[in-house]
Amino acid sequence: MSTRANPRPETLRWQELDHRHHLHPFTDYKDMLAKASRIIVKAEGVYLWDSEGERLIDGMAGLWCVNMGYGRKELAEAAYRQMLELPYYNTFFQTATPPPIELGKAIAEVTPKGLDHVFYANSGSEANDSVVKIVRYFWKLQGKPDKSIFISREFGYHGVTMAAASLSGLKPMHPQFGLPLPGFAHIETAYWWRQGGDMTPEDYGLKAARALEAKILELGPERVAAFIGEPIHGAGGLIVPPMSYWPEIERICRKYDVLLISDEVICGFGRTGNWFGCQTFGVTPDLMTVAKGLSSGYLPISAVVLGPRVADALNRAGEEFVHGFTYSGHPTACAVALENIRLMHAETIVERVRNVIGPYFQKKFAALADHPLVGEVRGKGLLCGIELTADKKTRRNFDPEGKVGLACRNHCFRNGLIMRATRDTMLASPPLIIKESEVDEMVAKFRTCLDLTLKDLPTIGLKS
Ligand code: PXG
Repeated sequence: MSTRANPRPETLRWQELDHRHHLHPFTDYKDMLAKASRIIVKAEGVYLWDSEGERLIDGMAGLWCVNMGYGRKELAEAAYRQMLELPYYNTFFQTATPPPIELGKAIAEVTPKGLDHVFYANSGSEANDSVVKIVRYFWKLQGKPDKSIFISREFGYHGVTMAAASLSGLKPMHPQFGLPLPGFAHIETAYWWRQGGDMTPEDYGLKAARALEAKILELGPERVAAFIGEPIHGAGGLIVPPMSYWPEIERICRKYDVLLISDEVICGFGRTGNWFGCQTFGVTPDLMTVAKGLSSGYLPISAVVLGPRVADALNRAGEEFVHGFTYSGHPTACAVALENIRLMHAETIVERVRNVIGPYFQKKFAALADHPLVGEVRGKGLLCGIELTADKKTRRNFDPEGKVGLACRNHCFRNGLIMRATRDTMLASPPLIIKESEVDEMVAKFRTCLDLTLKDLPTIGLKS
């Protein structure tokens, strides 16, 4: 089953069992059964090793989450200590354990002013599901039960539960499940490369933000509960809005009393060079959702962070908030997240992303703009999207979309580099602890892969 010449016996065994018993997420199973899985067996720093002993540089930090890098003994030891002391106890029935209490304080210390209360969950999807409930309940408490509609954006990714998938604006996520649910509306996002036409990015940013105002007026401000967006779209194609966009979104939300939610699942915890992506764009949301980098992915944990308006309303409601998970505030996951934040402070990682490694990474990737396949290189901090194009001048997409991106991603895998492709945009989001020499290695490998992809164009039935 392995594609290699002489795969090791354990590789063959795992590949066979994987096919026999394991249904992977977001996977075409029929296609997968015709191929062999790559089995990752260990990792250190920014490197992974597969079961054949091949080393790969992880340009995606797992799935945008292993921010402090692999092999951090401090995080493993925090989990070990907590497991021996108290592996699990719940936070229901007016009970708590020390780790979620201490973590709440540590989160409040790094979030924008006023965002001081946390509600814990286990994944980004659960945090976004929880924020839908919290916001709808908030408006009920205000005597406005009809203020219940959520507005989000095309290309947005907010997770996979029924509500989080309804918030998501990636079209393939809906038809298999009868989604979006009623009460979820979508607007155009600020995707200048595709949708900006002749406008300057800044003018286009304002125009795109005003799509929110038009939607609020169409639905009626008295029916719109909240707007949610990722400061920079991740899975949807690393779409970076012009700087004019978010402040205009914030102004519109305030004007119509619509709550502003920042989905910080990817952008949070240093990824864009500030603790949170909303700070990079100069706005203060009413609520944020966080996950991934909160624990550097070492254990599953997420949270909704609430600003004073919503937190005060919940605290004063005088009745039970009927929502919560067995593992809300899981002590071991919280202990790891707490140690992760301590490490981030100790290594001044956010400052390093903002002032040192982020600018270095952006400069090195920006230099790829001279490649014939590259249309736009966009990013902030340690996020970068490289949009491949059929025509640099007219910004024309390849038709059909996705084949060139897939070919490029496959070249990356074969050349020891992990990057993601969304349509024909290549995505990079390495661990925040990446060194300059490792950035150089990523970029050199990636350029080789762009060259190989360019050579492939005739064979994949596309012309440049
Ligand atoms: N919000 C954002 C912004 C995300 O990126 C979620 C919510 C959901 O988190 P959970 O923990 O429920 O997966 C995410 C997750 C990809 C990819 O292919 C991206 C995510 C998850 C899986 C794959 O880029 N982001």
